[in-house]
Amino acid sequence: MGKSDFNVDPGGNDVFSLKRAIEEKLLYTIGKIPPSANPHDWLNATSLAVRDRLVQRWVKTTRAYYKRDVKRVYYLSMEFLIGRSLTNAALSLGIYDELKQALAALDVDIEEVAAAEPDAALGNGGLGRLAACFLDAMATLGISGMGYGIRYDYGMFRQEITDGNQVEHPDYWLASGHPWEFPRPEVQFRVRFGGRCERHGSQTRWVDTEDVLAIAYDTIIPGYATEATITLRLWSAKATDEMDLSAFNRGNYFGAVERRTTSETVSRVLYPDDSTVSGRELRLRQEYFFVSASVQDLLRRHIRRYGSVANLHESVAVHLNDTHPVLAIPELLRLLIDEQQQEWEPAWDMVRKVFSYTNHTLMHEALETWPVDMIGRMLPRHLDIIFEINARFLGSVASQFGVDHDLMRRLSLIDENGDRRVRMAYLAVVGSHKVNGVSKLHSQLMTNSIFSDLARVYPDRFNNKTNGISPRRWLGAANPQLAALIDEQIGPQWRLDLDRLQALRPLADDPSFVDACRRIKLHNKTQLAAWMHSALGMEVDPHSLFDVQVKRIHEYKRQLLNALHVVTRYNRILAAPEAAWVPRTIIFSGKAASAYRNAKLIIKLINDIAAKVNQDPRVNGLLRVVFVPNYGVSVAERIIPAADLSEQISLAGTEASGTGNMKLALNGALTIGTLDGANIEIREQVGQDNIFIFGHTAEEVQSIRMRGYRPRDIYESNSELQLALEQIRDGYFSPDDPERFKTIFDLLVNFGDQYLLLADYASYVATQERVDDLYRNQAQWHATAIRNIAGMGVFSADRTIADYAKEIWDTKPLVLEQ
Ligand code: 26Q
Repeated sequence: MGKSDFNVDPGGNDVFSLKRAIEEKLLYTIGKIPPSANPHDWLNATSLAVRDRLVQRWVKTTRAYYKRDVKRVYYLSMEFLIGRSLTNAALSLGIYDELKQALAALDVDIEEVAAAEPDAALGNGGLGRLAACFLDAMATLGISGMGYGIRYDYGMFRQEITDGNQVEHPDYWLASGHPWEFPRPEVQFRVRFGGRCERHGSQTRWVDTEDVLAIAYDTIIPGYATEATITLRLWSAKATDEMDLSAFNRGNYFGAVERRTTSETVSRVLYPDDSTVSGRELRLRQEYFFVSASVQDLLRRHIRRYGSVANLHESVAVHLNDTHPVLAIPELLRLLIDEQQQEWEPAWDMVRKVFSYTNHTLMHEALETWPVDMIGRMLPRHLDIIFEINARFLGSVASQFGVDHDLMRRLSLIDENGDRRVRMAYLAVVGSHKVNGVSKLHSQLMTNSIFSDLARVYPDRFNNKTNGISPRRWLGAANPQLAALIDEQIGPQWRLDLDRLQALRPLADDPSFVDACRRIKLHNKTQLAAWMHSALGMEVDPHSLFDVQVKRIHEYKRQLLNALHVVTRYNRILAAPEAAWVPRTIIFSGKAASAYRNAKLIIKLINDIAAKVNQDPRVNGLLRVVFVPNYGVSVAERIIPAADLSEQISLAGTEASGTGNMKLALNGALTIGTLDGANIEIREQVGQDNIFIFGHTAEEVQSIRMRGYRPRDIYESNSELQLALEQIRDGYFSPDDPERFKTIFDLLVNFGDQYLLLADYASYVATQERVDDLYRNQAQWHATAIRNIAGMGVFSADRTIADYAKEIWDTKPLVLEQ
């Protein structure tokens, strides 16, 4: 791009210019002078100075994409778990060191400033963080993408642990301003709810609706070491002006204001449920709210540019991150038919070419279905359209397979068992040209289980795209010392081409490199220990093995299995205190959905076990248990670089992929895990001698269940397991309330042990002994860690996104002129 094109000059990137820019922001935008500035003021001033430098690139990229006429990808997601932005932006721009010096010249510590930034926690866990890593990869690869989501006023709740219990606090993340966003009050769309449909010949009008406005807020997503950026556009709800003029409210001022507030609640708060659906009406409103605004926005952009909707599928790809945004399918159809006067057939054809969908779970309780009645009341026109899609779909099935009523009942978009419900995942499959799972195993199970009938109808539609993570954030930024060591060996290009890490594999045999890795791990562990001491008042020994399980608390993830190992280890230590134990620090962190009773009880159990073990002098430093509160992106960035052992112990066939498993291995943690999700592919990459695999396979799990699983038999035949379970049942860890954990015992022994913990217990405990054995040999341990790091190349989100671009979206990266 020529210089004349645009002249946005934010000032230089040298230390002096940056210092001056920060001072100017502090004075003219924040209204303060250095002596009276608090950490938030410095954060805002610094962020604004950095943001200016991104704006220049943003303008350039946006214009370049516009000029080149490239296909655009719209990534629709209810969740974007971004975390902090300052360090990421500075590293992307390549100005981190200069910024650090500029702040130092102002007597300010860059790490303190960075730590003052609240996490943008607009997501629950894996699915939301994946969306954030994908935006980072799209920007870096130069894909003309855009994220669309909701600007929740309240993000993921802040977790406090009080007396060992989870307590939720609202996360009002916008409290001290959000310097990274650009409000776009002029970009607004009306989103309609309720009302009824009127037919006029072949035309349908949707009338008497109650409307809310969606207001756009844009955030710049920088690409790494490239001019390219993309936009994350989040929608915030605002009441319409009619709201206070309606007959209902005339003469009732307070009533009018109250109704405005109610209509604005749609973007108020993120639902903190992960892998369980809450059937709340407000959730469905949220889904339609952001989807309608996004589809209107992209359609308007297309029509403004091309004059009509004719070639939409050639210039637009819309991706659905799980079923949460699936109403985009009937919404686009509605706009094409009711407002663009298209016929059904061509409109439907185009819709299917535009959409693609990723499934993230096979678990029944996480699959979205909504009552037909509820959709009918909230979105009557969409319900019509869904019925029409279903009728035509079932018609085509009948002509392909003959009239098989049982098959039709199974395939219908409407579940007629019990109250009638719309199966959102089926709508997503029928309305998309591609459907993918997130690991090889998951994609395979997907077509054999929940979508087995649909896979017969559409065999070419299903495919796999194994998840990936951002190497910039999860190694470059989170583990600066390891990143620098790798730079010394193979140069800095791994950040853009993670396969280059392969070159480290031979260094597993180089004692000086192995030792350097060991020292860095120790340094990271020492830092984590210092933080735990200051933030949690907890003493841990950095020389002990850091055994880490960090993820949402869920029965299928089996934090309880880990807890059973802790109890067993405790009992063994007490039985043989003089044995050559490898000292361990077992670290748990994760949030439970606020209504998930069993998950909350698991948190309490972990904390009660921790309390007992940690105060017992007989343990003598051989075992410590820590529950780190408020797991999120920033806590992850502290814990993951310090982990020795990564716990990925879900029951085989339940964890769709996992991405924490990749982050931990990339930071040199060894995995102890089941053959589940992406663990299987991690084993392929690192080699089976460099990973600790245990437990039953997904296939074995199926056959155990078929034969009739009897956890009580296992309980009765394993005395160590029996002791641990009885201690939990009888109040050994809860003398103040001996009955507290009785339900946990019952779940496992008497009520079927849904996730087969007892079936995998013996193999898990035995594998933990192998872990200890390897850890005793530090040189071998760290050599193994290096082989793990070296094998992580394929788990770069850049690889994942390049595959989506080629095989699903049919779009190419754009190379920007520098
Ligand atoms: C749906 C309806 C109503 C309320 C809540 C929900 C809801 C919200 C979030 C359902 C599911 C989620 C989140 C799912 C999730 O995070 N899945 C994870 O996705 C990761 C990325 O693909 C995988 O690595 C994990 O294995 C998977 O558990």
